[in-house]
Formats: sequence, C-alpha cells, structure tokens
Amino acid sequence: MPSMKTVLILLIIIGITVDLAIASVLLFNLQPRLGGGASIEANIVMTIYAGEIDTPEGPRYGFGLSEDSITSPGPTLNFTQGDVVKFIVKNVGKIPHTFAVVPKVDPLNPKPLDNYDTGNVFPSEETSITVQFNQVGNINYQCTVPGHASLGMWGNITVSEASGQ
Ligand SMILES: [Cu+2]
Repeated sequence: MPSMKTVLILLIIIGITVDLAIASVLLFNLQPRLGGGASIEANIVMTIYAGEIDTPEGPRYGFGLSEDSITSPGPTLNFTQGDVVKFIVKNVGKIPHTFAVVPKVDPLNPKPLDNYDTGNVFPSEETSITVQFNQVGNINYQCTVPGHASLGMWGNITVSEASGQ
C-alpha cells in the first residue's frame, strides 16, 4: 500500500499537470483572438485569390474570387453588420502578398482594423483569417506589402445594416 505521503505527492503532481493542461488550452484559444477573432464561428466562408496580372498598362497586382478572375483593384465585397467571415486567402501569384482589412487604403503605412492582417502569404500557399464586421460603413481590404496597393492590390468592403433593425 502506498503511504499517505506518496498519495499526497501524486495528487499534487496530477493537480499541477491538469492546471498546466488547462492553462495551455486557454493560451492556445486566446492566441487566434489576438490575430483577428479566429475563435469566433464564421457564418460566411469566402476564398480570396491574390496574385499578379498582366494588363495593357503593364503588370498589376490584384485580388479575385476565383483564380482566373483576379482584377486590379479587386472585387467589392458586400457584408451585413454582424457577419463573421472566414477569408481563405490563396496566393496564386509569384511573390508574397497579404490580405488585410483596413479603414482606408494606404499603400505605404496601412493600419489594419483590429490586426486583421494575414501577414505574408507566400506563392502557392494559403492561410485564413476570420473577421467580424461590427460596424456599418464602407471600408477596404488591401495587400500590406509596401507599394502593392498602389498597383491595384485593394478593394472595397461594404457593411450594410442588418434588416429588421
Ligand atoms: Cu501584394
């Protein structure tokens, strides 16, 4: 039979282990929130393609809702207040790009809303970011790589009032 002392030590060890497990789960869950509300359940999932395109005016950068519909600037995205949108951002171009939600396009010094910025997505890679649209109004998305928005790598976002409110 194990002594009372051994049992107590075992119980303390089990207690610490459980605490550590709970703490790591909490920390793990908090992490995505810092990066843009990823822990919130999305009601819309949208895939955004980022890349470069050739135009009569020369090479431009842009976004599209399919790989072969990339435009410069990108398409206008329409949402309703309260929408939680999971953007899957795929880079189908040849250089790194980002996707960020901003109050206003700024090619050199963008200020993403609530850190809603994927950071670099490298060619052939994809990432996702979950964005909650709480405020009615017209905002933008853009690539935050310096200068890319100047080459058309941005688009409009409209957030409309939910009906019946
Ligand atoms: Cu870019």
